[in-house]
Amino acid sequence: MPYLLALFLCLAYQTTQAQFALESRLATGQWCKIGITQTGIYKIDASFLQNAGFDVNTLNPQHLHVHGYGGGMLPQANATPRLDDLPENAVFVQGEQDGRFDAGDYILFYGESSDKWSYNANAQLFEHETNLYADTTYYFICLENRPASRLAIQAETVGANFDVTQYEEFVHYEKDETNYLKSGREWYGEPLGTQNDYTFNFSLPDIMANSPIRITSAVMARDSRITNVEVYANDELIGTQAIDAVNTDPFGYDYRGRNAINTYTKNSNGNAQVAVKLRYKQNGGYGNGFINYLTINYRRALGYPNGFFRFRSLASATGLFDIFDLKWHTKSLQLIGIEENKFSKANLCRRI
Ligand SMILES: [Ca+2]
Ligand SMILES: [Ca+2]
Repeated sequence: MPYLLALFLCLAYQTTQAQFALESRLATGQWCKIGITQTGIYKIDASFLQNAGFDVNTLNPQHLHVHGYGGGMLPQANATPRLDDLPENAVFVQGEQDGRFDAGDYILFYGESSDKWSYNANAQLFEHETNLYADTTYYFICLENRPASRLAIQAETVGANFDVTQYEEFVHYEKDETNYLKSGREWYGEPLGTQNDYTFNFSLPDIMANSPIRITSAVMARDSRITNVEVYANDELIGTQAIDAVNTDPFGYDYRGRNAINTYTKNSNGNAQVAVKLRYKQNGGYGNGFINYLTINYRRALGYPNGFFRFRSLASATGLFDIFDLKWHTKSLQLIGIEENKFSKANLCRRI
């Protein structure tokens, strides 16, 4: 998507829900529902709106509203606050000032996938949460005769006290295909025991040399002895996960298996290709298990690749405000605005 370029994302929690809406936001207006499966900036143009049933020759683009809850699952606990009606998202609309949706006009909005990333401050790691119930997030465009929420183009800031040239990046691998308990929410991937070595190839573009690559391995095993999973990065052993034993007596009562989730660090030599190998060590027993997931946190040079990307710099949070040094194309980027809804705030750039 050439118009959009970068997005800086910070997550913030909704903390209160004071009252219930008297009627659904969907009760009035003309609506169109859009399903997305990937986080990114989405562009809605005149032909899209026309095909969705809107009369672009007569509508006022200032009255186009975009709604959506964002990504992730609803909280599991009933007592956790949540929105009871569809929230409006602030979006950018090119060419709306004249009140006409011309052929070259468009809407830009930020859409989140159904899976979610969040920052664990204790572990200082970004963690991935797979949505167990949905693979699609829905956004809703509404035409209603009142002004809609908008992002504004931001003026250039001077006098920043922190120069951000790198940021925290994260990738995740997970295959959910076996529910070993035949119950609950935990699903596993590759089986251990029948095959003991698995290698997963990760590409970590723009990785900083001499920076830590933090590899989180989540595995499960069932054995009457403690078993181990060795974790290798590019054939270097960086850690050994110990998985607790369980009572495998068919008449005994114990865990069906035990999880182990550990994070190990490898120093980057600047090589963007990292092969993570997991080797299951049965310890003389007859155990079996599964790989659950692998997550990698690493430091990435702040540049501007083509298309959409997002970044978040933890270091920048300590400054009053920051310069984000996009080492390529800096002069061609324009900061569109800052959005802050109950779930997130984001700056959004486009190329000019
Ligand atoms: Ca226009
Ligand atoms: Ca899983």
